Amino acid sequence: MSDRAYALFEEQQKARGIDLNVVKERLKALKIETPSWGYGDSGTRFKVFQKEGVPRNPFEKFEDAAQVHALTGLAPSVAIHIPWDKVEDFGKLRSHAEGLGLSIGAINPNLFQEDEYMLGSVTHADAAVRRKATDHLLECVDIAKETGSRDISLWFADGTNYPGQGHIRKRKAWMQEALTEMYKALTPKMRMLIEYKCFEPAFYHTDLADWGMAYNLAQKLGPQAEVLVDTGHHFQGANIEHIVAYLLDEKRLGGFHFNSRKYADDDLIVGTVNPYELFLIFYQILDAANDEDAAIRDNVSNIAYMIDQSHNIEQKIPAMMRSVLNVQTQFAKALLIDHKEVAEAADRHDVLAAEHAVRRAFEFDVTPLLHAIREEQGLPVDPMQAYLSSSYGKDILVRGKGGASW
Ligand code: PSV
Ligand code: MN
Repeated sequence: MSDRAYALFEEQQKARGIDLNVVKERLKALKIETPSWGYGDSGTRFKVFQKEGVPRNPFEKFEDAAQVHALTGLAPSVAIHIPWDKVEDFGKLRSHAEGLGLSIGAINPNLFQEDEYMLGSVTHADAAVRRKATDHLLECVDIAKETGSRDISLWFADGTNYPGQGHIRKRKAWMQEALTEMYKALTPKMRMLIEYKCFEPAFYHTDLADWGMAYNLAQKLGPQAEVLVDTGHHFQGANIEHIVAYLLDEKRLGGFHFNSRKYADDDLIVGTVNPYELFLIFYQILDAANDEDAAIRDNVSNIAYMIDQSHNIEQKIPAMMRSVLNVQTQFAKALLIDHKEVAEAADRHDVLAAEHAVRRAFEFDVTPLLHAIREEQGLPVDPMQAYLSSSYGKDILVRGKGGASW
C-alpha cells in the first residue's frame, strides 16, 4: 500500500473530523490473547485430526504463539488450560514465555474431561465429586500465582439432558458454594471471569446458561468476579452487542472469547461469518470508553480480549494470525465511528442518519491505516504473507504427527 493511499485515507477521515493520530494510538494498544489449545490438535466430536508439526508440549505451543505475536504485534499473551498445559514447574514455563516476548494469560480450569464429571462437576449430586472439582479450581488459583496471571476463566459443562435428571435449584446452590470458596482464595489483583453457554454438551438445561445467570453469580461473589462473553455461546439471533453494553453499564464485563458461529458454538475464525457483529461489539465498547462515569471507562480498559477457537481443518498458526488480524480490522473500523454524529442524529430522532453514521464507518477500507501502523511498529505490512514466506511452518514439521491435543 502506497503512501498515497494513506494520504488519501487521512484526508478523507480529516474531513469527517476523525483524528488519525488518536486512532493509531488506540490501534497500537489493542492486545488479543490467544489460547494454547488453538495450537494443538483438535477436531469435532466425530474426529480429532492429527496434523504434522503440531506442538508436542506447552513450551512448543508458546513458540508457535510467539510467531503470531512477532508478525502481528497483537498477541503478547497466551491463555492456558489445566491440565492440558500442566507442567511440573510453572516458573520454567513463565520464563520460557517471557524469553519469547510473551506472558502467560488467563488460566482455564478444565472440569469437563474426567469420567467423574459426566453428570456435573461443581454441581454434581455427589459431594466427593464437588470437592474434587472445587479443589481443581483452587489448584488453578495457585497456578495463577506462579504464572503471574490476573484472570482465571471459568466455563462449566455442567447441565442435564432430561427433566428430572438433576435438581436445578440445588445445583445452583452448589455452583455458588464452589465459586464462593474459590473467590476467597483469589489475591486482590486476580479476577474470576464467569463464562456462560446456552447449551452443549448438556441439552436440556445448563447450570450457567446465559449472561444473566453469570452476572447474578458475579454480583453475589463480589467485585473481582466478572462476566466473560464467548461470542459462540448464544442462541441464534441474540443481540450480543446489547449484552456487552448492558454489562459495561454494570461494570461487569470481564472479557471475550472471540470466534464466529453460523449455527451454534461452531468455533470458526472470528470475523469470518458476521464481521458486522464484531464491529458493533466494538462500537458499544468505544461508546462506553467515552462515558462520563470513570468506573465504566475503567471497565473498558480492563476488558480481556481473547480468542477461543479450534482450527480443525486450517493450518494452526496462520489461522490464529487471521483471527487476531480480523479483530484488529473490525476494531479499526469501529474507531472511525463519529459518536457525536450518531448522538446528534439520534437526538433529532433521525433514525436513518443515526444508522448511517454507524454503518459508514464499517464501510471504509482500513487497509491503508493498518499498513501505516504496522510500518510504524516495525512489523511486516502483510503479516500473513510474511509468515507464509518464512520457513517456520516447514521447520516445525520435524515435530512429526501426534502432538498435543487441544
Ligand atoms: C467451551 O465451549 C469453551 O468456550 C470454554 O471457554 C472452554 O474453556 C473452551 O471452550 C475450550 O474448551
Ligand atoms: Mn470460550
